[in-house]
Amino acid sequence: MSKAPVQIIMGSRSDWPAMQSAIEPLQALKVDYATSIVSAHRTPQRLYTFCRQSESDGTRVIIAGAGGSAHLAGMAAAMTWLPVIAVPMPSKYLKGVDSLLSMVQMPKGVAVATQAIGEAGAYNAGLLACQMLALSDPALQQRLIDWRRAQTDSVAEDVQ
Ligand code: RP5
Repeated sequence: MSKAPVQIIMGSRSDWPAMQSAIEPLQALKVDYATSIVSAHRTPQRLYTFCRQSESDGTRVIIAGAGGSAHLAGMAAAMTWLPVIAVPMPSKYLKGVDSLLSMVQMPKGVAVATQAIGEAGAYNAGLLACQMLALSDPALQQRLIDWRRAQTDSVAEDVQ
């Protein structure tokens, strides 16, 4: 696993088309990130090792995308004190509602920040990670303020 303040993990390579939206705000705001495939069910030992390493290598935020039973974010949150942002992946049969309910219904005492299903959720996960890091990074905070102003300015009043 490469060192970076934002670690983006996902349960399968098939999650990447949706999860790649998470990197857009990170790139726009110049925040370093790393991506890897870590599955709660198929590679549990890799998840354990990832959580142990994350606590000692400078990781500040974990973004976890998974679909279906979607235990990845919750299990990561169970194994590390680092903040975990969950992104429910659209699933084949239940369209990601299964992923959403699984990720959002955490037991009291183990928190994850669950986003919307799919690309918008992945994008906002990247953005939220930037906002978390901006709490202790004044330069990033200013880039975030500028970025938000530009977004507001880009919304036209006219319909046509
Ligand atoms: C989950 O199962 C993954 O996160 C993915 O969303 C889903 C399907 O995975 P694949 O069968 O495509 O590898 O664990």
